[in-house]
Amino acid sequence: QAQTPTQTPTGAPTPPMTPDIPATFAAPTQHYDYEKRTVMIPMRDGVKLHTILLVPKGVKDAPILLTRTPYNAKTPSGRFNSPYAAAAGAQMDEPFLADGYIRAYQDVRGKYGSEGDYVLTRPLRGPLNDTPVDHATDAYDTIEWLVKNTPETNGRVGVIGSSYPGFTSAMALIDPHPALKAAVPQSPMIDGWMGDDWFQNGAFRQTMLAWFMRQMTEKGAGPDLPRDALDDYENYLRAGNAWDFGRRAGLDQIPAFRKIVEHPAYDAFWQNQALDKILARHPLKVPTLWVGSLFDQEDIYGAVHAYRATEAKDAGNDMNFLALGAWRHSGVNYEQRQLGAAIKLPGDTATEFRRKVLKPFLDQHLKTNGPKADIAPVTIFETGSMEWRRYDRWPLACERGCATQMRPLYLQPGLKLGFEPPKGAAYDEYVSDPAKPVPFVPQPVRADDPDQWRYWLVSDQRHAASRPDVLTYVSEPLTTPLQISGEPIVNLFASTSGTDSDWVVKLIDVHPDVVPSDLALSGYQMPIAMEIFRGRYRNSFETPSPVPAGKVQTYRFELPTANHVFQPGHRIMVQVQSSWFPLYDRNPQTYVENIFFAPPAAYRKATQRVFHTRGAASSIELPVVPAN
Ligand code: PG9
Repeated sequence: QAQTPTQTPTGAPTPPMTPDIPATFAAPTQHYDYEKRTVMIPMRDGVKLHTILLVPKGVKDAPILLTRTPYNAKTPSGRFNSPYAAAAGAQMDEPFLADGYIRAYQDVRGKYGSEGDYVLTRPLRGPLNDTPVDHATDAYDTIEWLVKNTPETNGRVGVIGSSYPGFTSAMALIDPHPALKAAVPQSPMIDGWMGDDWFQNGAFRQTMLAWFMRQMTEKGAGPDLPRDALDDYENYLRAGNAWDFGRRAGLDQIPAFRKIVEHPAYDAFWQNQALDKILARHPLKVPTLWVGSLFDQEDIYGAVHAYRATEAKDAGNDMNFLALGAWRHSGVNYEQRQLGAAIKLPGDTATEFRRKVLKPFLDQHLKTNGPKADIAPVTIFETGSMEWRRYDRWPLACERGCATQMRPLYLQPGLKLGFEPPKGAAYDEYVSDPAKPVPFVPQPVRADDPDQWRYWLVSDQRHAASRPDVLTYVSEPLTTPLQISGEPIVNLFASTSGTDSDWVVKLIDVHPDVVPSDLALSGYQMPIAMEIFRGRYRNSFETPSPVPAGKVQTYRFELPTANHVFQPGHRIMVQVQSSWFPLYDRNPQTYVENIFFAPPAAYRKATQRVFHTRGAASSIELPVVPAN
């Protein structure tokens, strides 16, 4: 017997075969405390950029906070499908949306909902970009449109974002729109060759190829890299060189990969994109808070170097600010209570930072008559003592221009470390075998384990210390605290039996044999600052040259910024090795023109010698300052 349908209040009965996906679906939002506006904002070349605004209902005279992203504007503007603005925005947006800020998220040109061509970290108009548009003009045109077409705004705009969006935030500072009143580039990609994302001192960070796959094989989100083995150590080793690894996944079709491969040295392609150097040539017009992470596994270079490059222009020390937390990459925007097993923070220091520093900074500059914020020129977390510190400048000790000079910590015979110049045996040696490179984390190297990647910069280095191809120097236990505040400088005197070579140097805090209050830290070798240097660039980053086999060479390079107290009872350790795999592509140890194409026969074992003798006294110059 046929059922008589009950009529719904919406009208006539719905025939059974009515398609169940309506042509349009409009969510009822009358009860929402905000309005979500989706707009296509025209740029000067006619291209329209997809932009989503969260506008709290009833606001007037409201500041706008803008993020320009290649990662889909829909994600941060729809964290929860919620009637509450504070829940709809990204985690970091909560206090801003709750306080009546208008939040704008925009897809950069060519990605997700935006029109136009995507060019990886599109360079500024000039020698590398012959179009009329770049991220500086796109930010300008967007701000122009926003202040003219958002009736609720007070006409004051801030830019914010981390990593790639940190880069777009920094780009907005070049010939900025007059309505741009504050910028917060977080972990910004500033120089892709020197230390952010692609290379570090010329060594190619090949694990970033997974990002190429996800980002540049499709306009939206691309797939993961195809993998044979679960362990990426195996996958990269089997492929040989980084070009062949990329090609196997089809990445040779991606122009950005070809451009990188075609420019392995620090030539005009990289120099003309180095944003710290570009910003140094422009006037400082917009109050800027550079935010970085002390344990940033992707962009550890950008914030500190951009701050450094622009600081000289800040005559009143009230325009250019630096903040560094003990966080992972982009950790500032999430909860950060603990980094791996090693660092237990005194609470959620990222949320605390957003509440006590970030919000007051933006309120001051973006609100109408915003209250003056009590923010130090430099806010930095101190590891070892686990305290936030406020300083007028950064670094506190350096090679030139600081009140405090660097103090060399020498490698000593017997695998010791000490502040006295060394006496005795001249060198230590190991054999570096490209067939068995030193892993950067204990195997398996798993791309499907985000925490392995996020926290590897604080991972226990005992797995490396025990290898025969890693030299491990260690001090006596300290009797008083030793504080370093700045960038340690490596001064390595070393030879190789090959004609090219990588040098990885790690500064490590060795915890006491037993830490009764936290057994997991017993004997833990906690990295404080680590870096790689590709030997062919020892005389010039632009023009590489073969290393003369068996001849002592000087390798001088900075480690990333550290603000750390080595506590009494702890020991200082320095490790030296010649591979860091598969994070960095292997140096074949035989000089070839372009390591991306190194043939199998070029990969040869080499005997590496590290010297600690008069005239060749290897050291790490430490930015030692009196302990707080
Ligand atoms: N580190 C990522 C990135 C920045 C810039 C270019 C390419 C990648 C990121 O997290 O956005």
